[in-house]
Amino acid sequence: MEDCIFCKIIAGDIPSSKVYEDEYVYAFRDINPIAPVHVLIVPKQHISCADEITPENSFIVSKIFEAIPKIAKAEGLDNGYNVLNNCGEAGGQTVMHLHFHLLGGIDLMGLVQKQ
Ligand code: DGP
Repeated sequence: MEDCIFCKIIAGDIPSSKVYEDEYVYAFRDINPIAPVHVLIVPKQHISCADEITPENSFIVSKIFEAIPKIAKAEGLDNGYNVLNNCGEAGGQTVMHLHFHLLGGIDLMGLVQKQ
């Protein structure tokens, strides 16, 4: 997709710190990490958000979740991690290309609830 930052990263038009790639999935370090390990895992196919997952494209989510344990292992997250998806404006999604945040070394449940 023309104006999508993550499509440009996948295409190599914008540089990224790649940690994993396969036929369907690309993963790279978040530019503004909120945890000691903060990797974004994205489908190579442009899907704008979780609301756009359908029976036709949902296999991509399986591919992403097959990649996650491999990335977590490579990042040394042997004791566990968090996977986070923000969907839509109220969900805090700022880049409209489906992505999952892999977070290691942060206490997510200790975050303060939004008003
Ligand atoms: P979200 O709020 O869930 O839409 O998260 C988008 C994330 O994308 C945010 O944590 C910052 C990250 N991000 C935005 N632009 C870039 C970029 O150009 N490069 C990298 N590596 N990360 C980016």
